[in-house]
Amino acid sequence: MKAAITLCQVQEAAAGPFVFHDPLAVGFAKATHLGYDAVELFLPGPHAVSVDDIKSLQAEHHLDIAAVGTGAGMVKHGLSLTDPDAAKRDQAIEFITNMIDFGGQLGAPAILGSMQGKWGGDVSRDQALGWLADALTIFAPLAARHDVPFIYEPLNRYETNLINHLAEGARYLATHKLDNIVLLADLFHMNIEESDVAQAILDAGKHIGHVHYADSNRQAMGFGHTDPAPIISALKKVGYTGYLSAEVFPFPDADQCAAQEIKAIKEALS
Ligand code: LER
Ligand code: MN
Repeated sequence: MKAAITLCQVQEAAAGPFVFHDPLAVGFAKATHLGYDAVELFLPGPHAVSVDDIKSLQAEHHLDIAAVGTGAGMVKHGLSLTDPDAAKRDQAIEFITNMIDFGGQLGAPAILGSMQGKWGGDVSRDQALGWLADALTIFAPLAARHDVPFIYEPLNRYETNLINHLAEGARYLATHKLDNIVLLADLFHMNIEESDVAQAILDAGKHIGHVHYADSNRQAMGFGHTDPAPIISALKKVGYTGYLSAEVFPFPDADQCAAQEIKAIKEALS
């Protein structure tokens, strides 16, 4: 497994669970200095920074891009794949399609988190899950063209009412025959929803393609009450070799958070 840290450039997400909000060059330099293998990018959109600019930062700082988030589509533009308005759903698909192409050129998969939206009002649960499956059916082959998967993230109940558990996510992928879609195991969401986080990882097995490595309070691992040992053991058992990515609140400040998280990751993997 490898270590990644989040770099956020989205003003509307300044209070979100992302570690460095500095200019990208500063975030890249800090990530390398601390010993991370990669950065996970949370950008305002697919055209906010050029692929070439990211590639030169990567070359200078010897970092991979672990993944690119799509949440700006929701927090900046209010777009979701399950919006009752068909035009808004189309815009959401276009935004994510462009993020897949942006990330893909960097060898990085895109993540669907908050842009999955919610069901309610005029939109039934079945309708919303149907629209979500339609969108994932579009995204999977687009990602495959770049030789990367597309990452779907079950979220806790306060952020979505679509899919809150890894097992539900795995069943949903199987039911809709969604190949090249992997699940994101965000330990913060799982701490709220799963009765046993390690067992949920064992059960989801090969479907897990990315991990947001957060403690119970969404701070760096070690600052809350999660016991990482059974979780790491479960990830090893299922053969997970991807990233443990620091999508956590920058408390008590970004530098101390980043230092604690890499220390926790190195200890867990030693
Ligand atoms: C995104 O990765 C995530 O975990 C969400 O909680 C953001 O809304
Ligand atoms: Mn997450």
